[in-house]
Amino acid sequence: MTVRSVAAVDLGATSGRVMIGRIGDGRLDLELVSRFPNGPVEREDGLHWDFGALYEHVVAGLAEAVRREPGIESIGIDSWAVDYGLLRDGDLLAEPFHYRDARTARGVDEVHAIAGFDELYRRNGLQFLPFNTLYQYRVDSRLADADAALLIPDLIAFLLTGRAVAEHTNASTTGLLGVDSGEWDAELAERLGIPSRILPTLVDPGETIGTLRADLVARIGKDLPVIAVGSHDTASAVVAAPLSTPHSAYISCGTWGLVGIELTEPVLTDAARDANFTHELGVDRRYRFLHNVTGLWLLSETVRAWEAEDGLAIDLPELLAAASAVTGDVPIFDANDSSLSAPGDMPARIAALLGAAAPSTRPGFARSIVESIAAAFGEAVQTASDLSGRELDSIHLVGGGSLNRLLCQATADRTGLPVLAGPVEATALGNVLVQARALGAAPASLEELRALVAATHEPELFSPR
Ligand code: LRH
Repeated sequence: MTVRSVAAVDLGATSGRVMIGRIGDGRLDLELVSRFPNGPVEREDGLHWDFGALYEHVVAGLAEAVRREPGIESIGIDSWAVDYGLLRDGDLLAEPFHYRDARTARGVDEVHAIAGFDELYRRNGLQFLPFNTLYQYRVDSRLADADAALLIPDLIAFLLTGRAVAEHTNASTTGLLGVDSGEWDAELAERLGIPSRILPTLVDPGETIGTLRADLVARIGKDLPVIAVGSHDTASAVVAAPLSTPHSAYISCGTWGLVGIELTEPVLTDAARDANFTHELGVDRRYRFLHNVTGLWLLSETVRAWEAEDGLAIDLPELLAAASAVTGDVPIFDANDSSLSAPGDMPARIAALLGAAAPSTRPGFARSIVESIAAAFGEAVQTASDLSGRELDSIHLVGGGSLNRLLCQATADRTGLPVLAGPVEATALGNVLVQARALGAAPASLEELRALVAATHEPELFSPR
């Protein structure tokens, strides 16, 4: 067997990257080609993504990847969920909105007046998040002019190939995909005033979306197929979470902490609905039965505010080391409190939740944040177990949060379960694995793919104390 290579585009809410993935001869590894910042940008009409800049970074990164590794055979794209661009005759109508934009509140009220949350949950199995795409569509006045709506990875794939499709795992985050059928719920869409013509043909991870447009072949340096992967970043991360038994939970931790288990059948109970547990589609039509916990967003926004106050950069590892050294109990707040979701003065908002108990030092404050995230993780792991009736004996914590040792240990301590941390780049690895499988360069089952991850990326164990 020889080593084969693919390019993975992985766009997160705070940064994006293009990577080369190499697989074969017992090897699975990544080479970082480019990393670029991402985040909300304030425009006259609200919070957006600087999509033009992102797209340019993606194309430049792919060109550099091909220059470094001419043997690259395909491209896969994943990103955060729910956000979209509208097309008319192939042109993007406007810059995509950011899911943290406040306009979605009106969408929630209007949608729920037509179809209540109970009915929505029966149909789409999704937890309530105020930015689920259906709420965004409802208040998007440009919808009437559009002939297609594409989620971010599908939009990039369209710009690269000219083919407009909706990849299944990410489509499941719109709220317009039937949880049982896996097909668009056109009836629900029309009832909500969302024209079903904008919902593109669905494709599964592993299908080829198309090949690069001629002008891009020239720019990127090679004629390459774009292969659909688990284009929802969390779906890709769960592919590469080295779960070895159904009794392992996962936490995909970056801006968000996505806490749950993998199921083959949905748990559409009233209790699951009331606990706000979601059924997002996974690769190979598994269900990602999970709950969104506000993750490192709390820490990164806090650090951002302190840096603005000081006019100086803060060294995060240094801050976390100081936070680890804090002795005694720190107060806990509800990491999922809705007051913490918009960008802004995070320390003030957290202090408002903590009241008089708020730690007065920065290390103490950072420790409170980490412990509060871990407490919310612990609660979600317990709820996943209760709702599914499955006993859990370990937690795989993957993504950027796996580098935060304080968080890994606190999660182990608060759950009483061993935490296996890593891989840090689970999302990009999942992206690479699904492409490689489509190319015949990786084994067929998710279990075998995960065994390969486990063999090549040994996790670090945090035992509960
Ligand atoms: C994580 C994520 C998460 C979604 C949120 C919008 O990056 O995709 O799964 O809920 O962003």
